[in-house]
Amino acid sequence: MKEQIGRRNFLKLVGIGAGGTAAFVHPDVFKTPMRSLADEHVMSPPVQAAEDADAMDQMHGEGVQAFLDNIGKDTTFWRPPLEYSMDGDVKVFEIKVQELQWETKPGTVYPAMAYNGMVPGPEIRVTEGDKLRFLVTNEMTQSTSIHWHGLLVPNSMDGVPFITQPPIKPGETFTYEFTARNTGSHMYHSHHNAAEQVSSGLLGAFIVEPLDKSREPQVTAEYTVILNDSTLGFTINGKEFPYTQPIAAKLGDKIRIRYMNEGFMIHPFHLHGIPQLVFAKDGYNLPVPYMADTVNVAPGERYDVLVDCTELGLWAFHCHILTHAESRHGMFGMVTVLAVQE
Ligand SMILES: [Cu+2]
Repeated sequence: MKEQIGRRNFLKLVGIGAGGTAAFVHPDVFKTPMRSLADEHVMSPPVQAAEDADAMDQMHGEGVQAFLDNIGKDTTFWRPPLEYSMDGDVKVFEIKVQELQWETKPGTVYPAMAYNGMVPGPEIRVTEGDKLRFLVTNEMTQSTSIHWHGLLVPNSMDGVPFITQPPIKPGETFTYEFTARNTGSHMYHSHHNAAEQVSSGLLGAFIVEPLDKSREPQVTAEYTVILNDSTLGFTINGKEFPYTQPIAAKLGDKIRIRYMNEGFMIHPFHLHGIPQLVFAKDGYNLPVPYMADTVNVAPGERYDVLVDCTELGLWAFHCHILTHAESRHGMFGMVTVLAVQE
């Protein structure tokens, strides 16, 4: 069902061309001189338009069915944490920076860049006070660096070539070392040729949990939603609808969502059915948390929200810049659902 509907048939669908239906003509039209213009279209039987509507609906339906059929099949969509080894009291992580082909959905493959073979890279999850070492090996054909976005680090570890370090050239390994000082939802990404490298996939979540867990909201589960756009299309965690995964919850669950925007555009994320309690921005708890049904996430920003799963059903969850989420061929890009079951 990939064929184009075509402009002429599209105009019919919206009731403008020959064969348009009466459904789009306000009754008052019949009382005005406009009547003669609208009249002949109104009288035409809407047979052709109905067929086009069916074709469009079928594409929309097939997309949703593909989403439902794919549930549970992408086991790393919610990224597993990056494993580490211990060197004394230091957690040592190895990151390989690679060029590869990345599939955002079956049949859609882009030349991409990745940390340890995945876009976004693996989630880095540590605890406040941890001593950390990152061995970053550049296996690409161009230089790179890693910036620890949102983290308090010594200046020499900030990851900006020619400001705080030389570029990591192809074949080289650079060692970053710092202590996790500030808690919350942060990110790591390239800071070299970044418009190309980050949008191509050199990005990931960097989460610092507080030492005192009682400072965290008590939740049933948590999910990291990483947004990206441009080079690899509109993606959530490197995939585009219908190949995103749902957030699965049970009635009464309280879930935490960490939004992170690594793209070039704003993405107002709208959850149907249940409001979101926004309690942190950029890893810092808000003095006054607030309720929202749409959370606008600008490039570089992170928001932490709580969702009290009080309403049963499949709730659409999507970017509300609709050109990032839905077309005549159905939903695509930045779309998933919150599934609340008994
Ligand atoms: Cu968007």
